[in-house]
Amino acid sequence: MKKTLKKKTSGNEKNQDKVLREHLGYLLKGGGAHVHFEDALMGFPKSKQGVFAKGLPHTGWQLLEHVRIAQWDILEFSRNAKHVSPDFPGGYWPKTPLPSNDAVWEKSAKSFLRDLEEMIALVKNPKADLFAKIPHGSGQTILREALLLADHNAYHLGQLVDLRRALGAWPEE
Ligand code: NI
Repeated sequence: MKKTLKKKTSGNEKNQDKVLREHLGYLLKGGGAHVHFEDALMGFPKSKQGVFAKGLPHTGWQLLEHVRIAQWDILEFSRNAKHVSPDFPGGYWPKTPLPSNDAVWEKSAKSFLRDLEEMIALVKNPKADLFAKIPHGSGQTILREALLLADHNAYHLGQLVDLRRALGAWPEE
């Protein structure tokens, strides 16, 4: 009898763990409440990638590089004890508001989307303890890093969409 009860509890916990991981994956992908990052990056006109819109602080290139670097930092911090973070804040932004050539936007966007998939794979991996303190951190957990990343990405995704609207480069439906 006792054994059965114990089994039931652990089965329930296992299910909760699975549900939490699925919800985190969904949140990181962009949830269901707004456009996904991929939509905002694709079709960003080449001629406007380094252009400021009136009243807005960043170009598309600055926003893309910023989210790519920050996400890479969060991902590597979460899984790699040897990771060294860039200098804050300068290391989290590109050197220039303008991409240096035609190919870098595409490269940066692909790298961003790949790292996002990696983070989703990490939180969905049942072997990665979401609640354990990251050994090389100062109290952070993978859960906290995943939530931080989703929050940071969503904030800058909103800026990117506003920027595209202000530049007349957002496909209105
Ligand atoms: Ni930021």
